This record gives sequence, structure tokens and C-alpha cells, in this order.
Amino acid sequence: MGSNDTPSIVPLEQFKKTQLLNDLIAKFNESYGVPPTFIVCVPGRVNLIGEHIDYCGYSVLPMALEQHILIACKKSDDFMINLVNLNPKYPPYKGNISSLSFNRNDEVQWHNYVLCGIKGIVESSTEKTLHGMNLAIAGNVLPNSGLSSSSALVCAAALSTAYANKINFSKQHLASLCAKSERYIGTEGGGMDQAIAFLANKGCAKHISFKPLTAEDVKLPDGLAILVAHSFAELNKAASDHFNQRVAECRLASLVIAKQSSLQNWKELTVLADVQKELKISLADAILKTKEILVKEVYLKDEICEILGLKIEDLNNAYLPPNIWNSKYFKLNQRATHVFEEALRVSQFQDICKHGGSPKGLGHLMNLSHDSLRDLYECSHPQLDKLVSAARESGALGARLTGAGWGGCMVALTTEEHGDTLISSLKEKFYSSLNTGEMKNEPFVFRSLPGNGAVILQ
Ligand code: NG1
Ligand code: MG
Repeated sequence: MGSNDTPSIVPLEQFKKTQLLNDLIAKFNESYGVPPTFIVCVPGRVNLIGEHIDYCGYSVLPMALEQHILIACKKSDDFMINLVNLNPKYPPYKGNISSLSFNRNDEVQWHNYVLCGIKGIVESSTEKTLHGMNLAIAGNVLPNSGLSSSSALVCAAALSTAYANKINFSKQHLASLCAKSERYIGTEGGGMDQAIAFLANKGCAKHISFKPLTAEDVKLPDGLAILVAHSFAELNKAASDHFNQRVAECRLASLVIAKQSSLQNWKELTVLADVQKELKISLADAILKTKEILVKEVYLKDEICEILGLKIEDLNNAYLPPNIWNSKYFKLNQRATHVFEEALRVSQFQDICKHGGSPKGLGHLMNLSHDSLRDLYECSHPQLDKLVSAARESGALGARLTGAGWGGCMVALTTEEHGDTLISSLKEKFYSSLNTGEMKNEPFVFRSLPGNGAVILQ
């Protein structure tokens, strides 16, 4: 398959007829009185390694899950967008495609993710106005779990809009425009989730690089299994400032390293990978430089302004997301060290997979990644740490948090033979003492094979 191709169209009869799909089609019929003309299917993902580094310009290594978001769609004759969700927790929505607006101060609701995807296509299209659509939505990706249900929803909405309006964008283009438009939610993420959603191929994880966006197949050594398990600690990332605080810390670390290294263009160097490139140094040397330049445990905003020679308002306007304007403290050394070391681990992980190296080595890198996210990046959660420890004690080759963190899921690497034993052991060691409440019927611990990217069913 070429790298610039458009998402595949699969005959609906060839797609596995699941209960979810049948229920979705029934919901569409019941809501709009006609059947949908097509359905899009976009997977969630689990990131194997490379956490919190996509927005710093470094490559990541996720794989698509079999769990997905489905959107059933039919173009309408007017400009109205109608949304219904199979899950009654998410109320219906109605809006006009020519007046999509986002207010950063409003609480983020589920339909905002759909509107982000639609807006991405509206902004990239040369057509003045696009058609409205009737949409019905369903999914089985656990929400707020670091499995990227949010991006799957954004990407599915964008793909529905493009296909309904006969716009042929490549997978790469769709991934990039969705990464950009998901930022209307208010979190300034990188492009990993949208890239894997469109570029995944069944059977392989992907080494994803940015600028330009490329995705290279990574085949895990034979005989290994990937296990995903929920910690039952949940964070609604869009409703907290943690994520953007980390983005801000990485940008400020870049600027300070660049300025203190006397780079003339330091004002444009807000991305750690760009600073490394500009300094023409290896990742190992970038780690040393961080230690040399970012000597303080914590930086006050005033101190950063003084180093950079900027007024607070200028720093805010040029470099910080609005929800971070009131932050006073920034940990620059710890965040930059995590980013450079994690970038190094991604390339070591890929090397082991390429050259048939030891699965133990892969597990070790995953363990180091988690420890760094917990200690340097401070984006774990005590319950997630407990789950990771339980996996390691139960014989996993490696285990780490996956996705943004502060709760959500862990990904563990084990052998095929040991997979079921690991699940039973986690149930006994970790889940038995938890109240699994609302989630008790959801698959909160499961094995997954690398799944496919987005497709259109018709
Ligand atoms: P999740 O946890 O899926 O929301 C977020 C970002 C990614 C990446 C990871 C951390 C978005 C849409 N996604 O993922 O780009 O930065 O955190 O590695 O913001
Ligand atoms: Mg997300």
C-alpha cells in the first residue's frame, strides 16, 4: 500500500457483523427513518513506547487496537449536523456546519470532538460550504483511559465529513488536519493518535515520525503478547491543566536551552527536537546539556522571563496555552530529561524489533519509560503504579502507563504462553480489591493484536 493513499472502502458485508454495528445501524434507522449510506470505523490505540514526546517533535511507537469508534452517516440536503449516540450517557446534538464554534471556557462535551473533526475538513476544503449530515455514533474504546477514544472520534467525524462531501484526502493529510483540529478542545497535543488512527496496518505496530509525517512498520518479535489493563483511576484530560502544563514546560525548556546555548534563532525554538537539531548534537549530548544548563529543581515564571529577557505578557502570548498563564512554577530539567531519554528509548525499541533482539530488552525499555513518567514527568497515578508493579511481579517482561497518564491504562509486554496467567494474576493481585462498579461489564483487561487503521464501510 502506498504512503499517500486514501482510506480503504470495504464492502459492509465483508466487515465482521458485530452487535455494536447492528445496534448502530438500528439506531440510525430509528433516529432518521432511513438507513445510513456508509459507516466509518476508526480504531483506538495503545502506545507501546514514546510517551509525551510527539509534541516535542520526536518519533513514537503505537499500535492500533481492535476496539473502535463507528459513525454511521448520511449526507443531508441542508447544512444541519444531527448527532445521536448509541450510549444514552451522551445526549443528542444539532448544529449548523457553516457556524461551528468553540468556546474555550465552556465545559468540553462529547459532541465537541465530533465538531473538531468536521471543522478540520471544513477548514481544509476549497468548497465554500459543505453539506450537513445525519450521524449516529457508537464505540467500544474505553473513554478517558489513554486509549485515544477522543482522537478516534475526531478522526471518524473528519473522515465521515470528507467522504460524505466527496473530498479525497490522503491518510497523511487527514491525520495532520485532525491533529490540528483536535486542539480546538484546548489541549495542545502532538499528532500520534491521529496518525496511528489513519496509518495503522493490521499485524504491525508503527514507528511514527513527524515533519514530514511517516509511519514505518514495526513487527514485534514472534511469540509476544500485548496486554492492556485499566487502573480504574480516570482523568478527564480536557478538564484539567496537567497536560498543557507539561507542553508549556517542554516549550520553556527548549527556549532556555536554546538561549543559553547562544542560538541566534532561539525565539523560534519551542520544540526540543528542533533545539537538538539546531545544536547538531546527539540525544545523549542533549541529556548532558540539559543537566548543564537547567540546573534548578524548579523555575519560577519570573526567573524564566529574566533568562529569556521577556515580559510576562510577552511570554504568555507568544509561548503559553491560555490555561497556563497563571502557572507560577515550571520543572524544566526533569521534563526535558524525560523527553530526550524517552526519544532514545524509542529508537532502541525499534532497533531491537528490527534486528530480532531480546524481548527482555523491550520489556526493560518499557519499565524505564514508566519510571521516568512517574518520577521525572510526574504524570502517573498511585493506582496506575500499583497496577504496573502487579504486572511486573506477575512476570510481565515490562509494563508502563500508556497515553497521557494521570490515570487510565497500562500496557504490558508478555509472552503468548504467559498471557492468560498474567491476566488471572492481575485479577487476583489488583482487581480483586477494587470496586469495578460501572465498568464491571467492560473489558478492562484484555490482550490485543495490532489492528487496522480507519476504513469506510459501504
Ligand atoms: P491521549 O492520552 O490519547 O489523550 C495524549 C495526546 C498525544 C500524546 C499523549 C502522550 C492528544 C489528542 N493526544 O494522548 O498526542 O501527547 O497524550 O504521549 O492530545
Ligand atoms: Mg485523547
